Amino acid sequence: MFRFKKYVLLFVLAATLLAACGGAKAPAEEASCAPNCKYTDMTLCYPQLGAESDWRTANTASFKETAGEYGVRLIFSDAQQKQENQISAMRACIQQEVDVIGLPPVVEDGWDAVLTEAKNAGIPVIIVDRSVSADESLYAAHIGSDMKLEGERAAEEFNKQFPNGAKVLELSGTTGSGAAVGRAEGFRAKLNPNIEIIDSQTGNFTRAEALPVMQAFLQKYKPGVDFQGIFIHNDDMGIGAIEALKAAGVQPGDLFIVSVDGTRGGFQAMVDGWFQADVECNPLLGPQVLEMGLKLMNGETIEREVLTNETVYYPDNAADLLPSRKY
Ligand code: GZL
Repeated sequence: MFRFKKYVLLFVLAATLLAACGGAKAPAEEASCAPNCKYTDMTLCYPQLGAESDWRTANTASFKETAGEYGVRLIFSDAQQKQENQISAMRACIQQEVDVIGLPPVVEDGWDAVLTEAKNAGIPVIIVDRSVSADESLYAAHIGSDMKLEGERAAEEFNKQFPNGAKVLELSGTTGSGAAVGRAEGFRAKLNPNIEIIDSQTGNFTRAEALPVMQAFLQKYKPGVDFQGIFIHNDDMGIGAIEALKAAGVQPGDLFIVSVDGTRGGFQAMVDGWFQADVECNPLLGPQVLEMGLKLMNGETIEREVLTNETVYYPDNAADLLPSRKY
């Protein structure tokens, strides 16, 4: 009996050592063409989260156009803002033994299992745009905006506009998404204490869902009296909110509205006097992600965290800039 126990102990020890030093993992992440892989050798999986906004449409176009230009085989899917669809698409890509997965996660949580499956299959994952809460060891890198900074920038606009204080509403993005979480956190961290957020509701980053939310706000709060401003987490929800504001007789400029993204729709809302600032959030990440993917295929090291440089746009030059906007 003692001998049996000894062998069991040895087996467990060996298995533990193997797992700890990655023995349980698949072959190294370098592709077979390393170190001379070219873009035409790459199969990139991009399980896009949806088509909920102009920002997302531009993000999709960036990947499709770049892949087409570089000769990369792109496996694209649209998850219609459902995490389970993104996970299924990732698993299909793992089965197809793609070279790289770019994941634009709809929400922060719930990715550990599928990221572990990709890692064990030796397929590097680049987290694109929004962040994930999974351990960093489960993915190769993240590239996207500093969402907290975007929220802080929005707060600074309200602080400048209302030195003596104000009451504001918040129309937030998809619940649990890195974009909404970060923007809300940054907004609250930087907002002056004499500016009160009297209510916050999600519009899920879409025009259609923002409209009824704004209508409900207007049933509860008198514009200009109960609130003086609105922080809106993306331009699409802003455009939905404007429809409700117009129907309620609100005029451009009656309220101080700050949005995020900097899409053509947001620029037009600034030209029309509805938005007083639009915090940039750049969706055109295709070239950078493909470059990072090629480096991973060739076994090169890449930056683990790549944050896009962004700014704030204002109405004073929105009309001049609008024609040249890429999204
Ligand atoms: C932000 C991105 C957000 C945009 C929205 O990086 O994830 O999702 O702000 C989009 O327009 O729907």
